[in-house]
Amino acid sequence: MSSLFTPFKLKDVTLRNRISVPPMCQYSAVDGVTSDWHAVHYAGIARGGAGLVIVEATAVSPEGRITPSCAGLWDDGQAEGMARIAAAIKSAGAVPGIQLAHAGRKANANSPWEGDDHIAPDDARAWETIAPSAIAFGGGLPRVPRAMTLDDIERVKADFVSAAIRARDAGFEWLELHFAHGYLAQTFFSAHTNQRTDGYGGDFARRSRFLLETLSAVRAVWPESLPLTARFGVLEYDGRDEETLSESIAITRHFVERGLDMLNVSVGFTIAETRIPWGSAFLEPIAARVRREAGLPVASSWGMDDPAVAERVIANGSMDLVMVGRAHLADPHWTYKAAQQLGVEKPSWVLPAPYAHWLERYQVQRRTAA
Ligand code: FNR
Ligand code: 536
Repeated sequence: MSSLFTPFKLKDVTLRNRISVPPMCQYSAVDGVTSDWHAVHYAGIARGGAGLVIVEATAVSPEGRITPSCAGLWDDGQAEGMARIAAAIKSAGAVPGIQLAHAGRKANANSPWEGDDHIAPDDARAWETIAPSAIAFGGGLPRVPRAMTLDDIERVKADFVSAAIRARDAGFEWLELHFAHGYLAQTFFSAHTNQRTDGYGGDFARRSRFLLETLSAVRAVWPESLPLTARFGVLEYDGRDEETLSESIAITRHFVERGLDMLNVSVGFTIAETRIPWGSAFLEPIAARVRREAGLPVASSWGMDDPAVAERVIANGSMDLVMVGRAHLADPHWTYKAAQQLGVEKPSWVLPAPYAHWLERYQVQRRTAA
């Protein structure tokens, strides 16, 4: 019996298995509006059998986009395309999720295939970036952001709330706040990037404040019956990991008090000089520790695209969901093939009926012929 292919219930939502497709930017929107590409991409991946498909980092304001081609939900005109995507994911038997994001000082960039660096200041497409403090990321992202005023902070929180309402009304059933990867929220929490001397910077409580207030404001409009989750970088691999991890676990306990239902455990990526131990399921022990010490369900990703590894991390209780990203780009039916590899007998546990009906018979036929 496979653990990976047991259903998972969180609030009133049940996933058909423990596999989620994590958010992956497509850099293919125009003015934040998604296109046919997004519909094809998300429907195709959902059809392949994952329990949850989370739509890419979706900006809560124009200045919160990573690139000019990022998806957005700051405008009602963007909600229509998102509603089509949510419905398409659902029609294939997966739960539709979405990640809401503000890129902070990593905004105003060219897409990965156009350089992955900041847009030049004299380019007409460029915009001003904002962050807790006027400290640049460096490398290909050298622009110094403007330190946010208290009005900016209030506005960005309100932008998260408005986008969450649009996501709810568009039919998404799972919301992930992007508090990771060196974007705005992560830079409020990290002392590397937050050197404010007001109520939003300084000690642990003040560096936590933007994240906690954003979470509470979104929780107030996101239905109680639906999961509210966050992706959060719990360490940097910068040699100070014990300290960072214990602060991360402490803030996660506050997230839980404010109604967070699950944490997607990731890396901070707030600084360029790190030693990340890239390798199969390298975050597994970290995710397991957060799960144990913060006392909430966790998901994680990075290098869990071997079905046997994905099965192991669920079976041994390290995490509740595995996120499999790039392997689903290579093969949208990754989940179905993982089920076959793990000997899951009935494709109907994974695939929608118009495929499952035939493939169950095909499986028997091939076995008989062999
Ligand atoms: C990503 N990733 C990512 N993460 C996130 O939180 N929001 C996002 O929008 C994106 N966008 C994105 C785009 C692309 C093209 C890639 C490859 C990655 C990170 C992603 O969710 C995932 O954590 C990583 O890809 C690692 O998992 P895999 O690919 O090793 O299974
Ligand atoms: C993964 N990425 C995460 C993104 C977009 C681009 C790639 C996101 O969270 N929106 C990544 C982050 C940092 C370093 C390497 C890879």
